[in-house]
Amino acid sequence: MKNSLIIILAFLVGISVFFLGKQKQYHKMHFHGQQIGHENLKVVQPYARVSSASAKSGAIFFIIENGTNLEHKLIGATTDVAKKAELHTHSVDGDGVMSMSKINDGINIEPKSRSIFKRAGNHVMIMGLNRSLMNGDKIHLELMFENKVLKLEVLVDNKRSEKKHDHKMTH
Ligand SMILES: [Cu+2]
Repeated sequence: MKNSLIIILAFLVGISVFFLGKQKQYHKMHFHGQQIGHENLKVVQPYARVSSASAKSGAIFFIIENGTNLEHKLIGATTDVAKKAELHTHSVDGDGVMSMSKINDGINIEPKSRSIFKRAGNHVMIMGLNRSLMNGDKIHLELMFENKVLKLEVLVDNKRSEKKHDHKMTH
């Protein structure tokens, strides 16, 4: 009697170990987007652009990496150098004309994925600049997520985009 109980118990433990292993595999196979190697929500490679020193607005670009197992939603931004900071995106209409529009309902970043804010795509628009911004200037930016605020320092880097352009044009 005692022996058969032990056998049954061992069998049950074996079964659950087997299924736990399967479940882990299943989760691994069903990650969306690119897998991130850390377990935080973070912002990398930020930079800002202004069209000239007298510009009244500018744009900020970066990559949000969501290494957590939760979805995070970016809902807004604030900065020390402008009256307003808005989430913007670009869209192309039927005639191929690109225009910029404000995102009002936030941007979802899925678990274990990254979201790239780039030129001609999503960006943070800073409007009503309270001083002129030059290459190398530092901007304080706060990105507001539903459950979290991330503070970052952003360098004005107008050359970064030019470089990209140059690269395309090299022979
Ligand atoms: Cu914009």
